[in-house]
Amino acid sequence: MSKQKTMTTAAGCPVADNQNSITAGARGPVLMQDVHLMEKMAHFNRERVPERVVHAKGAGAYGTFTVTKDISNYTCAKLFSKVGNSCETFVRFSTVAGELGSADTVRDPRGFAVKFYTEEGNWDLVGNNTPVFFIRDPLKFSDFIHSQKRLPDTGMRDNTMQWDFWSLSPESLHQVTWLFGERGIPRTLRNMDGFGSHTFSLWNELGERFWVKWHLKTEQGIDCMPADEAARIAGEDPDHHRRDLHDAIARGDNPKWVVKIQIMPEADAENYKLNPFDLTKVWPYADYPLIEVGELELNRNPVNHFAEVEQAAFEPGNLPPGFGASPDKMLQARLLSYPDAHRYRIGVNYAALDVNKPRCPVHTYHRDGQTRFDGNGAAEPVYQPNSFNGATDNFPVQEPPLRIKGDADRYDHREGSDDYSQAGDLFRLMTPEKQQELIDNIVAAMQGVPQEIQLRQVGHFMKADPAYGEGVARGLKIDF
Ligand code: HDE
Repeated sequence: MSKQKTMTTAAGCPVADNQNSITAGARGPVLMQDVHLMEKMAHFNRERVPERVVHAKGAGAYGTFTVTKDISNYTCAKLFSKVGNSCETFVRFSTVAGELGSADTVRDPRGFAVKFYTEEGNWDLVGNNTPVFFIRDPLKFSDFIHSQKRLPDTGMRDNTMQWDFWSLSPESLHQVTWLFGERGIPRTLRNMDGFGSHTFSLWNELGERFWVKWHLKTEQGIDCMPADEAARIAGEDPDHHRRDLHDAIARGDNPKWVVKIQIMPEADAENYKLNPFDLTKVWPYADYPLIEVGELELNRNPVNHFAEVEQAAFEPGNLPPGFGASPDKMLQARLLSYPDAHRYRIGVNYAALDVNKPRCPVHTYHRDGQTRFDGNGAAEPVYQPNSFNGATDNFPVQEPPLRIKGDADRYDHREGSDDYSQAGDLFRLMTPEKQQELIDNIVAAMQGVPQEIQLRQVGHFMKADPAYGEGVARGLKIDF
């Protein structure tokens, strides 16, 4: 039997009595000198950090990524330099709109954020379980999220707000069709795919750039939860998905995903039939087939939820050599937004927290700032260049130049965009039963929405596919 640990204060002073406050006499007032009581209350008041403004409810696990195909012709990333290479990873799954304590089994896209601790720095692939998104211009993001969250007067969520925004934003139709189809509620986090969603890039030592889409295909099989079952479980076990992931890993039933890419030569982007940087569009596999490149396995649960899952900080801008971003406007905005969110939520030195700390040497010239736990660079020079052997910018390769053309302007992101074909393609891919399930889910969600908005949205469904629009109109008893 190990020696019983003695409780202490935060300063390490042993505690003799953690049951009774110090009072003046048995019934007297509590004394200010009870510093143990004061410390406990003060820390308790400061336990919450701001929750994520989106993706607040989540579940995380560590894992391993193993390279299964040589793609060193596309990228100089050491991780992909040879088959069999591997690195540790941390994945956080999440819902989008719900708050920290909200239920898991709601209809919502799922965050699928993967941190690869590579030997050349962390690569973060911060995606969702759907290949597209509701909007294509970041200027609309806060408006979109506001419409998904709570009314300003009653503080309640509201279908009218949601459908008003979507019906006024036709670019959302593709993702709305994903969301209200069966994929909108995964049975577990293990039974869904993941996507980087955006177009990213890879580049090699020859200075060649390739556009790339990342896919994570579940090896557990896609399995979804019908709306009625999901509603019941949301009430019975709000942490259903978190519990399933934890228990699966605890019993050694490690979930796996095959990691695949679509590759587009840089020059194709100019003349491809659609804007390859438009986040509301997919690249048809017929044009750019999937190439398997690796396998992700989750195999270790966090030891402390707050320290590891709540403090996990993912950044689309964490791109080691050989990985790159793209002109996708939404990705561009995310490059700034994520580190900004982390600095606000968990402090300027968030990257040094254990769950975020790279598994390779870090030599920045960032100094000081709150909660600087990592030695603050000791006596290393604090400026660069310097004559005292400080770290220097001598890495031999860097991303090739990106050709830019056109004036700086606010271009209409809806001009000339086809918001209907791919939504219609997705509808036509479904079986009649799944089409009816999609329609039923939409009809249920549009109950009570003003008819002007219903009509506007049904008009979009009609343009995607007449059967889609007529099905929803019939369900809403609209004489179309
Ligand atoms: Fe996010 N997003 N996002 N997002 N997002 C955040 O970062 C943002 C978008 C995604 O498990 C925030 O730490 C902007 C697309 C995931 O910790 C914030 C835009 C995709 C997670 C933020 C988008 C995502 C976030 C909230 C429009 C899929 C959780 C707190 C330009 C490709 C990661 C935070 C985790 C979290 C900003 C749109 C996925 C506010 C500005 C598109 C998985 O920074």
